[in-house]
Amino acid sequence: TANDIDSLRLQLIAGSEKIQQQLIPQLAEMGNEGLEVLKEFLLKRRDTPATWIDGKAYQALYNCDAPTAREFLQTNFPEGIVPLKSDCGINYNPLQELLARQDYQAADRLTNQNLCELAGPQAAQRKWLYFTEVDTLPIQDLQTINRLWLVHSEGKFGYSVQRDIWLSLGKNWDSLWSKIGWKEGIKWTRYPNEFIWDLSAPKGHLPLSNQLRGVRVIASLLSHPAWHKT
Ligand code: UYC
Repeated sequence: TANDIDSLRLQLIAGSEKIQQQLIPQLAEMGNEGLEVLKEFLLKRRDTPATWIDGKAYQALYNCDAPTAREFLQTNFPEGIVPLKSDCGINYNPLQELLARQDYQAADRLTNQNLCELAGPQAAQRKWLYFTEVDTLPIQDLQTINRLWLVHSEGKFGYSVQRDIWLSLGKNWDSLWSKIGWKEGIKWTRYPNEFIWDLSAPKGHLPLSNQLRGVRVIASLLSHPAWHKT
């Protein structure tokens, strides 16, 4: 009823993240009135940087069947809710769309491709990075990519998440691999089928960095100034 919707609306506006996380999918399933609440919520919060709660509301509208929801997003957030800033003229809209759809596997492939493009035509052709190229990657672009992952994964995925875990483990690689589900005992997780491509994965599981050529690339990536706290 209208009363229930209004009560949910108030809880959504005032509630904790935990409450908001539960209410968003609930509202998305209540038909037009529920969707209207989610639209209003997103518009109200558009002047502050997007959090994963905004990401959740955005995804609920993006992935629901009502054509009016897609039209609303197209009109008000044509490029999503994370500013797609790039110092290199890279268009991050394809990445934002894959993440909005929660197609984390395709998003992971595109992320690695985008990093190679950022490093220049040689890396883009090679399809993998030299660790010496990682230091030259622009802060702006890395932050855009990272925010897209954070906002569209309930804060679970992203390089900054991996970095925080890595630092908390005293920069021990083996501890990191097991913590983020990249290795179990002495057994590496096999690409792609043994990785978990949804939010049931451990924190920091994605995006992937292939360790076939050693840890220097990810060591440089997780040490990049893009993640230094201001
Ligand atoms: N792969 O095992 N990986 C590939 C990971 C390793 C290997 C791609 C991550 C260990 C081979 C991605 C882990 C290893 C290929 C990842 C992992 C290994 C390949 C696709 C856990 C053997 C075929 C992109 C750390 C013991 C390609 C790309 C090739 C691919 C990711 C083997 C994203 C996180 C040490 C043989 N693995 N990779 O880079 O280059 O090709 O031959 O990390």
